[in-house]
Amino acid sequence: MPSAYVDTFARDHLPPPQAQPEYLFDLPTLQFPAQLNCATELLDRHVAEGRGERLCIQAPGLHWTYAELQAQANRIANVLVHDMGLVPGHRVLLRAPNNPMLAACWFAVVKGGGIAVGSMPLLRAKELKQIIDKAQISHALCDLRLAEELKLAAADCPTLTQLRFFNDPGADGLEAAMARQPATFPNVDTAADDTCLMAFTSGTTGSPKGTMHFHRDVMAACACWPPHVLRPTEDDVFVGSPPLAFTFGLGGLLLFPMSVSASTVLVERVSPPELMAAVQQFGATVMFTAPTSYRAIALSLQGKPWPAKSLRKCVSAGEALPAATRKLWRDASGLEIIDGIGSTELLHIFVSADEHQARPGATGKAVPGYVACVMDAEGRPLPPGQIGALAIKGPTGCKYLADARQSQYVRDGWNYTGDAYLLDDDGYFHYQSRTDDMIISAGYNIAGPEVEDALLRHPDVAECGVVGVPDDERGQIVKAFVVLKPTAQPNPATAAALQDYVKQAIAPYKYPRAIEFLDKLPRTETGKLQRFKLRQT
Ligand code: 3UK
Repeated sequence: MPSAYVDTFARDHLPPPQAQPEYLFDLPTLQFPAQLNCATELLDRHVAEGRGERLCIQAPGLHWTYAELQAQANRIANVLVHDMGLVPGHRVLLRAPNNPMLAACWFAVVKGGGIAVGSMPLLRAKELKQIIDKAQISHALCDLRLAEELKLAAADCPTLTQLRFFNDPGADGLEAAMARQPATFPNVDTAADDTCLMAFTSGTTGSPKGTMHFHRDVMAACACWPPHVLRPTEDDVFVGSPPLAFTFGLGGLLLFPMSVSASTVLVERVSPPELMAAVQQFGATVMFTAPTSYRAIALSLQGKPWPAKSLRKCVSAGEALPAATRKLWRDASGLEIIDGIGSTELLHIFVSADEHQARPGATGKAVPGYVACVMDAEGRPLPPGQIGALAIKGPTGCKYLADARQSQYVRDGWNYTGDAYLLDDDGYFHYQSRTDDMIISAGYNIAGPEVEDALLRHPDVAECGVVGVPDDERGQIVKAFVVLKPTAQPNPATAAALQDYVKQAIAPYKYPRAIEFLDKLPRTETGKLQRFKLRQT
């Protein structure tokens, strides 16, 4: 397959073929041509086939059709190529809260044969520098309101020479440059296995890992989970909280709606009440957010009528969905949450269950296109009922940018996600914990999330996190960090009541021997509990 890339950095720094996972392309919808540009497929094709006037993106005060998004993206692509010297294969940093210009920039980069590198809005100069250096980034398109940290980083990043700022009314802004460019652009004819995006994972330790995804990977993600599990229609209106720099958000809030010519709502502020306000304002039908956000919304609505009649599908990912949260949401909304586990390495969701197949406490089954397996320590499949390491194969897979950690995630052709899972007799996969988060106390293996689920059922508990902390006698003990509802008192009597409650709900040896009350839990920008921070407190 001829690569379109003039700058071969991405291809040169892929893991060698033998270090990549095995890929599965069995589904008829996974037969990709040698040349493929995913922007052509997801954007231009709709316009070419007469869907240009369909609604594509909404935001407060804004409403773009597919043709309008295409025109914006084309103008930006022209700025990138003609004013900023982009050549195919260059890496372009994108930086903004979720808004329409960020989406237009993403398509502009991919149309031009560039590689889109998203960055979480809260990253500081030091973290941006790590990404820019690692991916040898030459160009950046950035929301003016997030300019400060990027400018600080750029001063110290020799590769980054071309910066433009958008949502900028000034004469030097991207919009002024766009106005001087035509609204047409010939997309670069990329190879299906040219890299089109790099997504960085923020592990808890070590330098960030860059995952590389091909044009083919983007189309494969669109062909697996959405049509088989989510089953959206072209009239759906998507909304949600995950940043577009997080592949959960990129897929759920941009690629997947566009893959079925539906529309998406991009909102910059997505706290639980703001997210619900957006659902109501835009009549959203499909929502993507993290388990804690479902819980916070459901708690705030207890005893009140359900205000979001338009909503018909709710997707949860990023961390395990406690059965207690699933129930709370069903009681508030009447809707069964679609849980799915995905990862930055595999691009999107690979084990999931739709609203009809959902089972409390289970993530679901392997998504069509993927196979999932629970492995023992030697990499042999375990029979149902035993806890082991989740391993995945499918059309997408882990390709770290120049990183020795490739051999940890990919072994014997399988992608090891780092999660401990159990398969039941019906083929459902049950999340236990991260493999290295399993608590071992007096010889017992205890999964923090199971204890959390028990605590979340207590009427005084708003949120909680359970970790193992060192103990002379037992090796580790189970410790719970609990955020109480405003009506409850953080005192020893409440702690004792919570301990008793857990002993009644699950095997008594799992109860938290220590309880500490906090005002809030440490979380990442993607809604994940930072257990390592709890262990340090
Ligand atoms: C955990 C879950 C239990 C799990 C992601 C959907 O979260 C995403 O990507 P990350 O690289 O993290 C991956 C890890 O997060 N996890 C995610 N979802 C679930 N654990 N149940 C779940 N439903 O430890 C996994 O290995 O940040 C999720 C789509 C795209 C993504 N990038």
